[in-house]
Amino acid sequence: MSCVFRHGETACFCVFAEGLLSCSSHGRLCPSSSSISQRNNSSSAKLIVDHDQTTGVAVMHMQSPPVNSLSLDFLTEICITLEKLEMDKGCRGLIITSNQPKVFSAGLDILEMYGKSPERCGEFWKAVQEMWLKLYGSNMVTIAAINGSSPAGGCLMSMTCDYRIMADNPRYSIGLNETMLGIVAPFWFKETMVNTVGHRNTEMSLELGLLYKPAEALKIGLVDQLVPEDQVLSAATQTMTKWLAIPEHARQITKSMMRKPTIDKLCSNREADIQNFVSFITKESIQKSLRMYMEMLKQKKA
Ligand code: CO8
Repeated sequence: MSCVFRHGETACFCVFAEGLLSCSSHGRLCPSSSSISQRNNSSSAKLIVDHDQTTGVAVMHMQSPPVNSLSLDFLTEICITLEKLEMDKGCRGLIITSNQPKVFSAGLDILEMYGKSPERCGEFWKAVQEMWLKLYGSNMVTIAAINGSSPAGGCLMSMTCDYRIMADNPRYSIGLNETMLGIVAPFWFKETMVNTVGHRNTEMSLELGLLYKPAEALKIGLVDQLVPEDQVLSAATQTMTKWLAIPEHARQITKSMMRKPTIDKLCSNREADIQNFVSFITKESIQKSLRMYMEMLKQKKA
């Protein structure tokens, strides 16, 4: 597992050992038990982190081909990176973006939910929870620079951020489309959306599995700003400057006040939520739905 950290002009390559996911139960983190060692090979890196020490802003570029789908490995890598940034006092803001063309993230890796053992499904779901807890509970200012489509888990990831800027390209879409796969968005996906776009919009979105074009997403408040595609990152950087000018302690406490009830709810139900997921996803009827959805994706491509 590896990621590339770039500090200012100097790039350094770090590899983290496994073992984070048992460490913390939510975003504000206990010290990491993972070890860090130096490595000069970045060829398998799925994440590039550009950390500008002068501004205190890190940009996390996802580059897990072809579509940044969130596999167990990728989720673990993201969690380890988030933990490292969260603990770094020199990092106050995080921008999340994609290095893959046309896609921010295709959401959870469907192959992690198809034909896998209950144990493996449980491990996967724990990693999904962990990523959400780390992002939703982050003390950093977080901005999603959505430079491509962002369905399901990709939309969830965006919604955990404090602010969302999307490329104004009608070929892209964003939303929680779980029902289209024959699956049900868990309560904390639902609550993240309610906290973002309100109850009525969430109800419609989730029941119909809606994927919104950027202009529609802006209209319901699923994203905060649209900009031309080549300006997504620069707009995120500009917005970050404004957010970082707010007195930090007051902003952090306010964020926590807004999000804590939802975070606490998952924290006190983690094991039950894992069990729910495992028993749901391993059902024969759900496995069939996932298989049909994957076939549909392939046909669409053909
Ligand atoms: N997982 C795994 N593989 C994927 C995924 C995915 N989520 N999305 C796409 N792929 C694969 C495709 O099958 C294809 O594979 P191959 O090259 O072998 O044929 C490859 O990635 C490229 O895909 P496309 O050709 O479709 O790429 P495009 O650039 O044309 O389109 C999109 C990109 C728009 C992202 C498109 O791929 C897409 O719509 N993907 C599906 C997105 C989706 O529906 N994700 C839902 C995942 S489920 C989830 O996140 C929440 C689940 C909550 C579970 C709760 C249970 C209780």
